[in-house]
Amino acid sequence: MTSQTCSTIVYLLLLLTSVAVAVSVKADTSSCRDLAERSFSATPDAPTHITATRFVRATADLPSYCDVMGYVAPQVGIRLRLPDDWSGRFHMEGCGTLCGIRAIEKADDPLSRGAAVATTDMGRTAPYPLDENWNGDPEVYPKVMRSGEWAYNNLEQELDFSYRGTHKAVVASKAIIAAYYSSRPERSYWRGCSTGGRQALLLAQRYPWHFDGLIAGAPAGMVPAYINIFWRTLTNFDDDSRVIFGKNQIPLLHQVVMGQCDAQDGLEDGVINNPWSCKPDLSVLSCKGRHASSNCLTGEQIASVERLYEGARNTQGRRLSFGVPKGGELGLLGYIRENAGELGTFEPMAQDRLRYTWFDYDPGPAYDARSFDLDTDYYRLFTKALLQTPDNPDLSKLAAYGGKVIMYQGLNDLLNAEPLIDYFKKAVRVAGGRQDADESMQLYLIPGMNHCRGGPGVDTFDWVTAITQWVEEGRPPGAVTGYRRKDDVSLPGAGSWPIRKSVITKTRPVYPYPNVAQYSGSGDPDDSSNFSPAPVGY
Ligand SMILES: [Ca+2]
Repeated sequence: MTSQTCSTIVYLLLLLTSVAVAVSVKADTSSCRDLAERSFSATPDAPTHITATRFVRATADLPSYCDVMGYVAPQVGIRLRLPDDWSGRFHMEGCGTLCGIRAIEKADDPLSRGAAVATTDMGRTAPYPLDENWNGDPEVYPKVMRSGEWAYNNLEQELDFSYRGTHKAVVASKAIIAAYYSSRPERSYWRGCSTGGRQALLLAQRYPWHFDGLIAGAPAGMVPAYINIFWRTLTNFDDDSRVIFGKNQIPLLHQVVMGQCDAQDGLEDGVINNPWSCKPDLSVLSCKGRHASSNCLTGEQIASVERLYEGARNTQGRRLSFGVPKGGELGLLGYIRENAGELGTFEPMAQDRLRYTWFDYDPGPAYDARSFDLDTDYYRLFTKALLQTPDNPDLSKLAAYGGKVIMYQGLNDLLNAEPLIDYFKKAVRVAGGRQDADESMQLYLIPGMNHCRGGPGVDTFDWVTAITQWVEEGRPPGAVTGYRRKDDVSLPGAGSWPIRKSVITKTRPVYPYPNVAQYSGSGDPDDSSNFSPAPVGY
């Protein structure tokens, strides 16, 4: 072959390639079926296998799409939905708690707007059967996601759960998308809350080239040993492991705190704008006689409540974890399981963290969290647990790649927003100050919102549009409108945006840190136009 012939062939090949890129494949039933036959086993660092595909016809809310199940060898599960009429955007959805599921339906709203969507089980394959709709039963999700036996002496899978599995799933998903549409995504976005927020920050820190925009809600694991999740239970036990401050007393405590602090922000609305300025006088709850009742608290119970607000301290007085935020008391309903005087039960996830995921050598199923010693055991949690921790404040690589990250957290969140605020402040310092940091990172604090959603405040936001406009149009996210849904409305879902007035009861803005929404003093308090930014006290 002459060099000229060779050049001609290369030229023709290049021409064919460019034609393939320019003309995206019109995806349909047959291309979806064909995708299952294609090999992705040579994908670098992510040997991928598609186990099944199926074509799903359009509904009122969702476009027609190709549903894809697969895994990155040996065991990182992935799932994608690839719409026929593709916007060119890739959206990946984060997981929750200890994951183990592929809840792709959480990405219905970006799918309904034309994005190719994906999610991963973070490398632990759920021990439950898939039903005929290919979804795990949402009723089973919490049970699967909170169990930790899979991690018993299983460092490989813990590495995947920490960060490696998510990275591999991103690589695999992009490879599948590129093959299916004959075109790589023009823009890539990540959205997640809790464990999904932890995934977001770890991606921003370790793989800053994967996503143009990331949404990091209430990231789990900001502190290597976030012992709140079991310490709250332990500190509320007496010497006989009986619950001191009972579940049936939580509403009373909340009512007293709100009575003293709700109006401090100028509006009695069940939301405390600035939990740090709320210093309730709990003595008004003291029982007059010797016995507790549902209307009062004993001295021992008040002391326990004060410890819950304060967070864990060791015997030297060093603070080891963060406490319950003022106004967030009702979140304790999920932790304090029994009435005063009864034997408490641990939330299985809290106990499993200690048995299987946090110590370097898993103590296993016989370990009892009541044996945890704040003075000695706390310091044993900084090696393996550190793998999961998204606390590197250097986001300069993300900025260099032009990436953006929106962080947010509710101020009623029992995970406590303080570690995220501390992280954001550090990241701003590393970036060289707020002006430079504003190019690539933003933090929103949401008064009255619980962990990721719920609570008396607004809890529904179109973060996807906010990050998309920031990335694609260069419009930094300033005030973002929050919505409170009617009780029977589940949002966001397919076709949620723009939101319909008929499904909401309230709008209120959120602002970049340090500001939260302050009521102007007149006008409808359920209307976001009657609020302006005011700094929070942390
Ligand atoms: Ca208020």
